[in-house]
Amino acid sequence: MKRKLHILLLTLTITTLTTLTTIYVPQVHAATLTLTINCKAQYDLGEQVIINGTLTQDGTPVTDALVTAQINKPNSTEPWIIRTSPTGNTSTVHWSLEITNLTTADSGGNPKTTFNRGEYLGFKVTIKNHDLTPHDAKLYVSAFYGNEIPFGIQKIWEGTVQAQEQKTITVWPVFEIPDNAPTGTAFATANLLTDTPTNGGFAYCPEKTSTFQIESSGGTQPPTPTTQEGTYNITFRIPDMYAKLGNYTVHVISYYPPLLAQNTTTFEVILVGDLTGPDGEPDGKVNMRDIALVARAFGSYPGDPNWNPIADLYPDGKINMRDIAIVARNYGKEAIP
Ligand SMILES: [Ca+2]
Ligand SMILES: [Ca+2]
Repeated sequence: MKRKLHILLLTLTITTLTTLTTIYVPQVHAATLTLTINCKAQYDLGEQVIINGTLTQDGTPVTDALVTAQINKPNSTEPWIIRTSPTGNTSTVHWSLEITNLTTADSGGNPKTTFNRGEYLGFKVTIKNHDLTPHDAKLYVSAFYGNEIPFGIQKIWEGTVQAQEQKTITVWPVFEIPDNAPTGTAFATANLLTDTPTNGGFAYCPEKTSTFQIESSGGTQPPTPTTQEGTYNITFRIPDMYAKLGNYTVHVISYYPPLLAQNTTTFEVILVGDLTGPDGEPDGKVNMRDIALVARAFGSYPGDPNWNPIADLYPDGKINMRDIAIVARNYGKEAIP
């Protein structure tokens, strides 16, 4: 009898433990982080590029993460643009490494915010390791005109930031202000990464931005992209002259501990209105040859002996001033085929 009671008690205990285990041990569940990416398929010279998407964990928007985008020119593995966007309010996030200051500088490392065309631009960047362990990092700086056309990117430092260390990096010269730079407000960005996004690297902290002037002071502030919760937004502009034509690759990455999400896409840069050239093929220039091609088809429609479908840039089945206007808009532009 006593033995039976013992068995009964043991059984009850095991049953209870099993039930408790079932209730209290959280189910092992592999969370998934998903990063989407959108941009147009084609951009003309001078056009603004907007790359955006959403970051979700198991379908729920992530509002306190960073997304870093790397854009490469056609047939290049080097970054042409690196920019980082938050996916919402990141003010309470603990960053292992942080860029605490970014200023444009002269040859002596002193802050300098007005530069002439042809003059060299340097940088002074302060980074801080908030952790008790060292971290390896790469520091990229970029320069943009106020209209978001990039004119330089450079890795200015790579190394280890010791635990709790604050490090100031001063580099000069980094970029030369181009002779054809638009005057007014321009801006620089700094991104502190584990590695480039195409190598699976991601940002340690938000991108730091600093404005400077080219020749004249004043002008308008560069646009600040707005993001909705759980979305990111990376913008820049295709150069309006001498842009490289072809397929650009876009790589986006986000690290939301302990998960990493990546995505890629491509877009093509085209020179709208470049319809022909000396050998009858588009030559990367919009000039009188291209205007003449549309003019020869002027007034025509499908079936007409003068009809030329490539002249129908405003595609409405007739060649008129609207088609001429599209060529005229890019008249004088040159690209790198
Ligand atoms: Ca042409
Ligand atoms: Ca037309």
